[in-house]
Amino acid sequence: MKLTFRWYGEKDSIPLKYIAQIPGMTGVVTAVYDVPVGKAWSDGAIIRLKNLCAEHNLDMEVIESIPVHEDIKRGCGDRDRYIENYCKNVELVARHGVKCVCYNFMPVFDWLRTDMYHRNADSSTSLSYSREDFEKVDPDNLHLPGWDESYSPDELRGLLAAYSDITHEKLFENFVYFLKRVIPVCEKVGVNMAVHPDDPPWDVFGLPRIVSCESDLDRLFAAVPSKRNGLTFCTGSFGAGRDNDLVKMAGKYASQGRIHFAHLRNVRWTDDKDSFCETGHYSKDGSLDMAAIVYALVKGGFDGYVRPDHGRNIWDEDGKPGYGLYDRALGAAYINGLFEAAKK
Ligand code: DNO
Repeated sequence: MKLTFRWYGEKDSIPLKYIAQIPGMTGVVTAVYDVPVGKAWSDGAIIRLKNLCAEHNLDMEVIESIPVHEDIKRGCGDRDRYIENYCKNVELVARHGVKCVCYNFMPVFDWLRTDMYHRNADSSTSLSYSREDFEKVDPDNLHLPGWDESYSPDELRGLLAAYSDITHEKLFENFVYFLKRVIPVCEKVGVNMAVHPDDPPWDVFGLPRIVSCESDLDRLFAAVPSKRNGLTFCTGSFGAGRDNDLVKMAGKYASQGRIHFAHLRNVRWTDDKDSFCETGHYSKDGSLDMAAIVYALVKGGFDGYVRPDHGRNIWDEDGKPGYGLYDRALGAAYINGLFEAAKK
């Protein structure tokens, strides 16, 4: 595996120097953040990022994300033009050595939480999701932690309405339409597409979600069989779904050569319904058996990119929720240990 670390570009408060000092670190996972979704990126932006990484001996082989425009997900209006731009971006990043693109196909929202600063017993903070709090959210006056800066309540209302006729089936058709155009480009330029699972893995606000569980993945890979059509195996996202057997899924999709990227983190189920809280990476801290998952990945022949995922804010760090330095660095050290042990 190749250990990587998410870096939000030059605006990230975490210097590349610190990332490079984490044991076993090979590269960063990043993106161009200042171009609107659907537009083509420039050579200059990618070269700049790559050169900054190279100054610290860090590779830049994974992009997270090239976001998918809502018109593509809804299968309307300008989708062909946006898909064309998407393909251009894949070709562009491939020219600069990128091997894997992480993206998602979730309508409107990417991840969703009800608290970005849940206070844990040890006074660290982490992201959490409470079914009870979620049920109190008024869809007509949406204020969501982490999303208020991206959309106004009016825009959100409009977007939700625009999805009112998009069923799971329709979304799936639109997904396949997209992949059937993008994957041939990936084959030509040697890039793996790694879809990120729905987070959390169930429908929200009536919006369909179709990358939540094993049967979703089977259907997706059957529809577009190229191995370039693969997965970001995000343990925290799949793991919030109590019915997902992560050890089985890790082994199955690793041995099928579908896992190109793994986000490794733990969650603790906090009630008997859907609620969960993000924890440190260690198995004992949460509900997932991280050692068994890593062992299944290794046994299945997984040799892709890995990154520690959301950490807590610890040691008084005031980091971007989920993306501070300290707890993710601890996570990285733990992940190194799990892989070393699993391999030996
Ligand atoms: C959350 C991330 C996701 C991921 C996207 C990929 O912390 O894992 O936002 O980057 O779903 O498009």
